[in-house]
Amino acid sequence: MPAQDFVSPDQIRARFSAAMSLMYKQEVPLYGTLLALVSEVNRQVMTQRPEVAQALRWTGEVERLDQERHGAIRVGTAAELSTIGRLFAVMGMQPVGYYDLSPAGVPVHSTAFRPVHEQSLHISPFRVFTSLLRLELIDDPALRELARSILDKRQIFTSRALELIEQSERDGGLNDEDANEFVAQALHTFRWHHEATVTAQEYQRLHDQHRLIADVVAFKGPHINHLTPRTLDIDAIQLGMPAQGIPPKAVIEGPPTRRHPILLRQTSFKALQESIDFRDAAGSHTARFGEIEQRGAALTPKGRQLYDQLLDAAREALGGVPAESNADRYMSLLAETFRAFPDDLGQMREQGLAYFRYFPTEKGLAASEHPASLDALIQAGHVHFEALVYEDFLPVSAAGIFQSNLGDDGQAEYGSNANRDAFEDALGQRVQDELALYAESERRSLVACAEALGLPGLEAFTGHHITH
Ligand code: OOG
Ligand code: NI
Repeated sequence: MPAQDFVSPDQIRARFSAAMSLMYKQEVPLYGTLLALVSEVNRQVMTQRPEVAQALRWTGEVERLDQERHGAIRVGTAAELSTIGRLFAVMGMQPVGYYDLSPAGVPVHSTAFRPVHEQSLHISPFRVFTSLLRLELIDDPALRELARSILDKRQIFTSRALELIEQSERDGGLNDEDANEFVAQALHTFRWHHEATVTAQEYQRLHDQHRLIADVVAFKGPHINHLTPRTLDIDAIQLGMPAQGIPPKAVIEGPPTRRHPILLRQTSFKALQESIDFRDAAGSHTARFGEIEQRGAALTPKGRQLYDQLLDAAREALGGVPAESNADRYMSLLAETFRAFPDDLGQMREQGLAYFRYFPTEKGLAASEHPASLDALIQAGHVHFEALVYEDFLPVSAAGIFQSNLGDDGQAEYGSNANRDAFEDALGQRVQDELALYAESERRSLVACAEALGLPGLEAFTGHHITH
């Protein structure tokens, strides 16, 4: 088949993301309520804060905002993880970053499958936080064996999905009809199943060890457990949720409210109980929940270090894990601590705290002569810059989301068990370094800017945090 007949992976991902959203709306009606709230708040922000709307127009985020979603799944075996990696590759999603959740008492490690190029992100920014259960962290050998034997028996992919993955790998793509069939087949892997693969008693044993273990092991597949829209004002959402009958978790994860948001802020609401048919009896399980996020600037290693340091300081000052009882105090400690992080794009740029995108202005394009440095070009109004949006996740926040949805019933202790090599072995490929991706994206924007202005190598006189 000639390559021109192939649907681009970006288009397959856009179709898949839309199909997933439709499926989740049917499975979890509250998700539809949440989408309506998010789109109303986003509309308000766009009209009430023209500077925010303007920035989103510069970066093109305004065009992707409405469809922007991330989901999350948890798989049980190395074979499942590596095939999921191949399935996502058909839709142009690569594993980016390594997250160890074991210090937070969650026996998984994770990556985010997502598009990596800004043009692909612009077409469809769909991403999936994907966790692998770590049976080796279960200390009860009999239970570990039970879990392993149950997982070894299941097949989470339809045979047609597997065929189409192979076909795409062999031929280098899928045509329109095959792409549509692939989307429909792939969707089955993420569906909710009311029937469990285990007896009620087996479920209880798995659950008693850790609720997450039951969630991964007892079902036919890795049901999507949330699908998260992106808001421009998470504080407004957090305030507006109770009126819609959606009680949010006590604190918003991530950095505090800022004029110029950084990284990622997230809130969620608890899963509803779902009735389950165990092999021998009826019962229930809570699996799915809702989450909302607000995205801000991607930080350089220096900025990220400052973020981590300030977050630690706020948590230390709180003297415990943020929860219902100390939520107000935590939010005010956070705001206080983060005063040390400049809330001004110019300062963030000068101090090398964030990544940026650069654009030639009309004035710059019309000018016959340009100043010689990037700073001077900016000063002269020939070049405009905006923060590069953070496309990834945060381990401390992810742990908070996991915990608030797993319930408060006793936190497990797993210590710190980061093992990126073992994760990559299971995945069958290396995970990409998100910082390198941001640096490349920034560099591409500088090169394009230099080209548009007819300047030789604008990248040569940029900041210290540009890597080549
Ligand atoms: C994933 C939780 C992490 C996020 O947005 O940080 C996450 C899960 O519960 O499987 O989705
Ligand atoms: Ni999430």
